[in-house]
Amino acid sequence: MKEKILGLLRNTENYISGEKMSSVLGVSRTAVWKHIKALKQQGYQIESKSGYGYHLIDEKEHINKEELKILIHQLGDFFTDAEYFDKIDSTNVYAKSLKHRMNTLIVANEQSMGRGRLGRDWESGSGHGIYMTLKIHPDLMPSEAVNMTQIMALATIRALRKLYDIEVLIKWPNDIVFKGKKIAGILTEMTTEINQIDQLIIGIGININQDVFIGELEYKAISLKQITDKEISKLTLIKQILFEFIELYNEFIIHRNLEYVIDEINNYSSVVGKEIIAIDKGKTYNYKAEYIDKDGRLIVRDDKGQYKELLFGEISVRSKDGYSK
Ligand code: BT5
Repeated sequence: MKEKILGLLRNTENYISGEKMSSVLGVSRTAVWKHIKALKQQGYQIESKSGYGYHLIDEKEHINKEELKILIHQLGDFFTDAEYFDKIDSTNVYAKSLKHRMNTLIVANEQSMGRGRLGRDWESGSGHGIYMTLKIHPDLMPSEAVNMTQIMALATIRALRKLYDIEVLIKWPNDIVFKGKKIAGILTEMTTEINQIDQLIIGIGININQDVFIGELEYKAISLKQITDKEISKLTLIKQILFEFIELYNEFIIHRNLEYVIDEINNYSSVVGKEIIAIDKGKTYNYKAEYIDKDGRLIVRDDKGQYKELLFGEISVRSKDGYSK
C-alpha cells in the first residue's frame, strides 16, 4: 500500500487530498495518514496543507522496498516481489533461502559477506555499489544456466552503454570491464531438480560510488563515478539492466541458445581475438581466444592449432607488457 501512496504522490503535480487517496486506493483516511507518516520517517519530504492535502517535495533518490516494487511493476509482470536490505550478508545467499517460487528481486545497500565465484569475496561497502540478485524459475536445464550469465552480462553492457555512453566490455565469462578494470561481476548459482533448474540465482555487483579502491583492487577495479564523474541514479541503472535482461531472457526462452545475440556478445568481448592464459585447477594454458559460441562457451586454439571449448573458468588476457587479469 505504501508504494501505491508514493505512486499517487509522484503522479500528482500539486496537492492530493487524503480523501482522494483513500477513495482511489480503497483504504481509510487514517490508513493513508499512517503510510504518509511512515514515508516521512523514511526521509521523504511530504508537505501537508490543510484543505489541499499532501505534496511530495523532494526527489532525492531513496532506495527501499516501496521504490523497488514500483520499479518491478513498471517492468510488467516478470517479477512478483522485491526485497530491500540496508545490510545483509549476501543477496545471493538470501535468495537461495526463499523457498517460494515467485520471481523476486533482491537489492542491498551493503553486504557483509558479498561473494564471488569459488569462495572469493566481493567488496560491497555501504553505499558503494549496486548489489542485487534475481531469483527466477526458468523452465531450463542446468546446462543452460551458463547462458544466463552471458545474458545478464549483455543486459548490463547495453544498460551502461545506453545510459552513460561508456565503452564497457564483457570479459568472459562473468566480468564487466572498462579499459581492463573490473566494474561489475556476475555470480550465477542454482538449485536443481532432476535435470531441471529449480531456482536460478543471478547476482550482480556493480561499482558505483567508490573514489578509490584499496589493496588488491587498487589496480583491478573501477567505479562508474570514476569513469563518468557524475552522480549516478542507482534506481535508473537497476531499471535499465532489468529491462534489458527481461527482453533478452524472453527471447532466450524461445531460442534456447545465444544465436540471436551472438554477434553482439562477440563484438562486446574483451577477450575474443586475444592471446590468453586459461587457469584450470592451478594449471595454466596458453591459447588464442577465437569466439564465443551459441552455448556460451569460449572457443580457443592452442599453439598446435587445435580447437578447444572452455565452459567456464579463469582467464588472463595478454597485454603488450605481459599478462593482466
Ligand atoms: C564475481 O566473482 O565477479 C562475482 C561477483 C558477484 C557479486 C554479486 S553482489 C550481489 C550478489 N550477492 C553476492 O554475494 N554476490 C553477488 P569472481 O569472478 O570470482 O571475482 C571475484 C574477484 O573480483 C575477487 O577475488 C577480487 O579480485 C575482485 N573483486 C572483489 N570485489 C570487487 C569489486 N567491488 N570490484 C571489482 N573487483 C572486485
